[in-house]
Amino acid sequence: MERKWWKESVVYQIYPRSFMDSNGDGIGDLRGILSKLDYLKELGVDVIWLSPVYQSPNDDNGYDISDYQAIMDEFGTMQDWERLLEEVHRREMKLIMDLVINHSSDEHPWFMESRRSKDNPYRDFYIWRQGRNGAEPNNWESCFSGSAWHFDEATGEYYLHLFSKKQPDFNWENPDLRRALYDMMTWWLDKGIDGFRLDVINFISKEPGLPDAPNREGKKYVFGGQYFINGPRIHEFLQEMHKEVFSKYDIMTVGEMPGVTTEEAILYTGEDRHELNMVFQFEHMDLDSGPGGKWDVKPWTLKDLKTVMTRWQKALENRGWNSLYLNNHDQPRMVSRFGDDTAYREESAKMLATFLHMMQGTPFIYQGEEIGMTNVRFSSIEDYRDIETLNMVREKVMENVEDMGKVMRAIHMKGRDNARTPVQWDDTKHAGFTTGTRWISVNPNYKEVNVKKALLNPVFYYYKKLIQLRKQHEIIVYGSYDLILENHEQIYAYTRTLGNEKFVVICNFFNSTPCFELPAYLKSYKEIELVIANYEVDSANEIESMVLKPFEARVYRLV
Ligand code: TEU
Ligand code: CA
Repeated sequence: MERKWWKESVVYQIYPRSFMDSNGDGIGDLRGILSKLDYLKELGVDVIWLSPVYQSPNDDNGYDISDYQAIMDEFGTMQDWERLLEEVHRREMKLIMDLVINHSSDEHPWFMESRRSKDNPYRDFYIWRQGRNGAEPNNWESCFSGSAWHFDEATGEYYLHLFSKKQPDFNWENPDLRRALYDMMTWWLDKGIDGFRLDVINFISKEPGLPDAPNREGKKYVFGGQYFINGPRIHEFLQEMHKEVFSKYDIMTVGEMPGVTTEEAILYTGEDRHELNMVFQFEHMDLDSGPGGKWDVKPWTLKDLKTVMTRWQKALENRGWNSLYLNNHDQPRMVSRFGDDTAYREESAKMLATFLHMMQGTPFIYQGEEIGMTNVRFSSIEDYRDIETLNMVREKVMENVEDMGKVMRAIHMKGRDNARTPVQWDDTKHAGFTTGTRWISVNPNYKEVNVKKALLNPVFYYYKKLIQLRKQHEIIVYGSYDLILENHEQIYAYTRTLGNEKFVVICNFFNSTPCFELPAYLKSYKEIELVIANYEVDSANEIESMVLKPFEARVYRLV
């Protein structure tokens, strides 16, 4: 397996709007990030992934770009950005940018031109179709509720938008569009960035003809994923992108891929494929979604988590590369979702971090995860900001859904704003995020949960130690993964093996005190060492049989 810097790195994701505000307008910005670089260096992360900072009307908080080569006014200037890159590099960290090239904003000049006339040179940069019987061209549903088509009066046609109507999809069949995007990507790489996170990049190739999706339940609109997820020309486009752009630089690329399978991921990340370095898969993020999708919440099970994570670890071993994440700006906070955000918040935050960081792949830490930030439970829908949530609520209200309490509970558990409340730096007003009026309310628990407190308490330093261990032990990066105790209902345990060395990773996922029994075939070790634990451990070399504390995590090195 080839050694690569991006395999040995830990990435920290910043959602700039909520990270740190430097000028008191209540919105995070680039200078705010600059003021926290030493904090990130102290944590020990190698790469910073910036969620979009390009010019945008912020219909989807920057994932709707109106100028790919300018900085969003609220975030600062291009000079601020260049200073940030310089300061990141001076601290021997790297910076990757979030690239949204499945769609642009409807305020991008290309779309403004495209909608002016059917014979406009930019018309085919986007996907326009005639209506059908006075309605949309097909029955696809948008990821943000409603139809995936919007009728445009000027030319009497519909345009496709898999997300909001202010996010028209690009027509990747058009080589001029692809060329224009590759030129823009090259422009950013020539400024010295170290790679890209590519937004819903496996949606860019659509099935010709854009056929209706099967609609057995006779719904008004249905998700048409089978006609644009991992579409017919996706590998051709990514190999062209690699040849035209990526191949010229020593960079890291990670593709966000809802609906990607392990088989597809081997094609996307195989070193001989010349496409991407790694992907964000979503199978572990859908374990608590019922048949009705994300808002149809159901309990996740440890058995399913073991099945999914083990499948991804084994499928990509020596054939591709995994990203490792439990949080990002679209997902609820892991300590509320998979741990305990009350009595055992710190212990479960550290247990989940151990579970993730000891696996094979590149770990991603999302802002606030390193201090155990939790979901928020705003009582009023007025406090929510995310277009995905607000569109869903509007749709439920229009459908006269009675039980709005159930809708609010689903938002509390799965809403994206859970990840978008301001980072809680300290216990002063607005948690030290801003001196102004924040764009979204701060989680009321900020006096308890904040960086200042965490710098006194171990969550931050536990993450710091996990990151250091990845540097000290090759086995954590390159060792092979094997699940053990696969049928245990409370303990997730696995080994990593490299040569004659083994790590045994033991995680109790519940508020319980199960007994861990080391499998017989692992007892033939000569030396044992406790590598990390989230509780004080009295008998450091006792691994054969032990009673675990609630959410206890331990990692042993056996030789
Ligand atoms: O998200 C893609 C995506 O699939 C989201 O719909 C995500 O799965 C969902 O929000 C989970 O609730 C990317 C970006 O990460 C997201 O922030 C953007 O809203 C979306 O694309 C459109 O750019
Ligand atoms: Ca600001």
